[in-house]
This record gives sequence, structure tokens and C-alpha cells, in this order.
Amino acid sequence: MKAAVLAILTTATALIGVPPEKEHLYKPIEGTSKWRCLGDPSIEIEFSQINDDYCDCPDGSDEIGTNACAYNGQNMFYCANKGHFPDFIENFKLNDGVCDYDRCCDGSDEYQTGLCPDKCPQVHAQFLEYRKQIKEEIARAYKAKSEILKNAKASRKNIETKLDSMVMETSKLENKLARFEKQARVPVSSTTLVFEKVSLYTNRLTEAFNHLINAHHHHQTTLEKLEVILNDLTTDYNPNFNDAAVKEAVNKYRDYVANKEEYPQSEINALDDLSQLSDYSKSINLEATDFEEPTFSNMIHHYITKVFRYFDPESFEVEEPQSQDVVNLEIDVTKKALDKLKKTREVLENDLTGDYGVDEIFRGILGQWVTSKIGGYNYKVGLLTSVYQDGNLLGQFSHYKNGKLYYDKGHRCWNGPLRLTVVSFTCSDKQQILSISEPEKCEYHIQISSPVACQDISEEDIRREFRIDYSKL
Ligand code: MAN
Repeated sequence: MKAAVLAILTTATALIGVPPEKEHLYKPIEGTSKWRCLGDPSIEIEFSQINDDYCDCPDGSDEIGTNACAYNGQNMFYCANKGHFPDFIENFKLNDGVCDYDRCCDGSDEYQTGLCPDKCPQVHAQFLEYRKQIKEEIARAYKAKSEILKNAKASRKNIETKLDSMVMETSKLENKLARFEKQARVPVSSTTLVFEKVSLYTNRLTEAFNHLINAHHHHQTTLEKLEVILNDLTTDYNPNFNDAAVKEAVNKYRDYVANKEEYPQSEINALDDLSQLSDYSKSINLEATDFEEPTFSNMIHHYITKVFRYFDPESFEVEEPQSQDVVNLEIDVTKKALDKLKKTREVLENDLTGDYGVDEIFRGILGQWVTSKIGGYNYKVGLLTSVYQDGNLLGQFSHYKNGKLYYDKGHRCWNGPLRLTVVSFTCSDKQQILSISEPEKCEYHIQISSPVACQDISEEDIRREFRIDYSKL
């Protein structure tokens, strides 16, 4: 009888701190009083040496219920915590006089000192209250999150719609450009052609005539001046001086005057004629000469176009014949519009392939502001736009990565780099700034609570996050 009681007591001692799933390992070898270390079965000890406060096994498996073996994280003490959740505690915290209720609400970690009564019912009540609050908060956050997701979808749709209309606009402009380019190659009408061709030459001739007339006037004035000089010489020279050169010059001048012929004044005024030619070319209408024999296919085209034009007049806008200057201008303007459109399309297309988090949720908060006054500064965080500290630009949105928003190219730090900011998120139904730090000069880290960061929380997460309010135990 005595031996049987001792055996039970020894078994009870051997099972201190052992979790239920390992209990079957803490039994003597059948028909003996021996036991083998779990990590090294070559080591055999007496079953009664388990939890005798002496470390026999290198892996510590014989002292799971004491602090005799060096702690290695493998043989932690099991607290049953009836009425709450079982847990494990490090062996070095056993019987140290401290009630570690966050791990062992049943106080079993102090089984020798007996200092800690079982508080599992109170702890569990606190846990249930915490879980209720968390679940309510998550439900609220999820409601807010579903609104944000709706925004995100609408924002993407908006971009897609814009892109669709831009594609249509592009093809309209391309057609317009093609028509104008054709007009630039093929003359708009014979009338314009004659005038344009003729005026090109009449303009050049007018310029040449003007130049000749001016040159003629200039030479005539010069000649008149020279004639006056030679005339003075002829009348004023002293014939008593025997200067052969002067006498020869005077004689030749007299000859020149005697033989001089007036050039007949032309009756034709060339400039007037050119101007008349130009006007005349404007009035020439050669369209009649462009007449084409109607073919069967262009007749069909003519009538079908007429019918469609009746229903959709806009798509059949026909440009009136324009002068080449206007056509060139239109080509220029259309090309510029196409260029601008292409650039905007590229920006939007890149945006659509950008990373905005799971279900693109961050699109849903784009442009929202979260503000707070902290440490004497007014902080304004523009989500996916820009961040300000009073008038200081702390960064412009650069990209999203792994749940964080990165901003750079802010105002330059005095004697330092450009300011930059990283914004990270934690889950809450309310969107607000939780903290701001400046770990490096002019590098700001901002923590924001927002529904965007909310995930469905698991039971394990709730248990891990739960903290006991010791003041209420
Ligand atoms: C201002 C603020 C600070 C920053 C200093 C740098 O005071 O922007 O955050 O550290 O400038 O000179």
C-alpha cells in the first residue's frame, strides 16, 4: 500500500509542468523503475529523478517542472489555466515569488511558494471583454474599409473611363491630322492653287522690282552729283593753265553732254501689273476642270455618307477648304494636342499598373488629409499627395510599398538633404495621426491609424494582443 502511494506521488511529481500531449512520455520503462532522457535515450535515470531539482538530461527533459536545467526553450513549464487558455512559461520564472498571470493565470508557476491564487476566472472575463471590443472595432473598421474599397474601385473606373475617352479623342485627332496632312499635300482647290502659285512669283517679282527701282534712283542721284561736279569744272577751269589732263576731261565731258540720250520713259507700270495679275489669279476658278466621271463605288459612298451624316452630323464634320497657312497651323495644333494626350495617357496607364496594396485599397484614400498638432508643429499628411510641417514640405508622394507610403523631394533641410517621409499604418476604424518621429534629421516617420490596415483578426491574434489589467485582478 505504502509503495503504491509512493508510486502515485512520484508520477504526480514527474508530471509537474508537463503538457497533456507529452504525458505519455513521462512513464517508467515497463517493468522497471527507470526512465530515458527524451533527447538522448542512451541516458537512463531513475524515474524518481524526474523533477528532483537536479539536471540529469542534457536536453533538460527530466526537469520540466523545475529550474534545475539551463533554459533552452524546449521544455517550458505548462500551466493548465483551467477556465482560460493553457500556456507555457520559462522555467527560470518558476517559484520566483512573482505571479506571472499573463502566462499562468492559475498561479501554478508558483506551486512551491503558493503565493499566487488562481485568477483564471477574472483573467478570462477581462479577455472576453477585450475580445468583444476588438470584434466591434474590427466590424466598424470593416464598414469603413468597405467604403474605402468602393472609393478605390470608383477611382480606378474613373481613370479607365478617362482613358477610354482619350483613346476616342486620339483617334479623332489622328483622323483630323490625316485629313489636314492630305490637304497639305493635295491642293485644297484649284482656285487656291492658282492664287498660291501665282502669288509666290508675283511677290518675288514685286520684291525684285522694288529693289531695282531703288537701285536706279540711287544711281541716278549719284550720276546727277557727278554731272554737277564735271559741269562746274568745265565752266570754272582756267584754260591758261596748260594742264593736259584737265583739258582732256573737259573735252570728254562736253562730248558726253552733246551725245547724251534720254532713256525713254516706260509707259508700263510693272508693279501695278503684278498686283493686277495677283488679283486676277484669285478670281480664277478651275474647279470645273477637276470634274471626275462618277464611278459606281463613289456614287454609293456619296449616298451612304449622306444618310449617315443625317443621323450623326458631327462625325462627318467636313473642314472647309483652308489656305495652306491655316492647314499648317491646324497640323501644328493637332500634333501638339496629340502629344499632350499621349503624355497624359501614359501617366494614367502607368497609374493603372501601379501598386496600391491589396484590392488597390490605397486608391480609396488618395487625396485625403490627416492632420495633427504635435510638438508645436501643425502636421498635414496628404495621403498619396504631400506632407507638410507648417510651411515646410516634408515630401511629395513617390510610391507605395508593403503597406507604407513613401514621400521624397521635400524642402531642403538647412545644411542637409531634401526632407523625406515614410507613412505606415495600423488598423483602426478611425483615421488619425498616432505618432511622428524624426529618427534622422529631416527624415520623418509618421504612424497613422486607418481602416486600410485592418485585416480579419484571428483568435490567436486576439489572444496574443490581449494584456491583463493587473489593477483589476
Ligand atoms: C525645422 C524642422 C525640423 C528640422 C529642422 C532642421 O526646425 O523642420 O524638423 O529638424 O528644421 O533644421
